[in-house]
Amino acid sequence: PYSHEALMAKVAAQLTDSRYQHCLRVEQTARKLAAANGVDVELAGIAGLLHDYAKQRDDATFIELIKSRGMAPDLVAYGNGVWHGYVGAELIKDELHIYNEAILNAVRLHTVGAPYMTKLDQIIFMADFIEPARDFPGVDEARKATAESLAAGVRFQIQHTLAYLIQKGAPVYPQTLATYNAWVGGVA
Ligand code: DGI
Ligand code: FE
Ligand code: FE
Ligand code: FE
Repeated sequence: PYSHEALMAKVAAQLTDSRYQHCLRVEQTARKLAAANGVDVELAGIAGLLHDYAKQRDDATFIELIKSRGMAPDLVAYGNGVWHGYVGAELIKDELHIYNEAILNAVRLHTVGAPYMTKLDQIIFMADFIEPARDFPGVDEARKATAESLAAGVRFQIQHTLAYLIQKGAPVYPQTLATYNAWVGGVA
């Protein structure tokens, strides 16, 4: 297995400096949320560091993986925003030799969430949204909700994201909607 330093170098090599710095901030934020919520701090840190590992790969790379790994064909229509987590986890396995499903699932779900999320999943989902450089209307409210409980943070984020996608006229991935229905709409 790669050391933490080696993983940092692997991530840095795949990303622009600003995106890499975001990954480091998500790592630190995830470590804090893990400590506050009784989750393994090292595991959360690694998942945070790796969450956007595949963000800057070509569309063609993702489309090829969706096909060759037999992933849901409807993924092809949704673009990098949805692919880099779901499909990016395959590149983390292939290139970093990380097979820990807790880490991989947290990466897979970090953008669209899921009706059921482990605490680690919730931590990476929230750390990405509230890391210190995030600056959007509502981010302070998101930080406050997350400090009260991970679940309150998840509810806040998925409501915000769905509203954002709809006001942009962007396609909503069905799992994004399922996450909203489960966490906000009360539909399990
Ligand atoms: O990778 P980051 O920029 O740090 O953040 P992210 O992974 O949370 O989000 C990446 C993008 O994905 C963001 O602009 C919102 C978008 N997104 C989230 N859910 C959906 C989505 N895009 C589409 N088209 N459909 C979704 O359901
Ligand atoms: Fe991301
Ligand atoms: Fe996010
Ligand atoms: Fe991110």
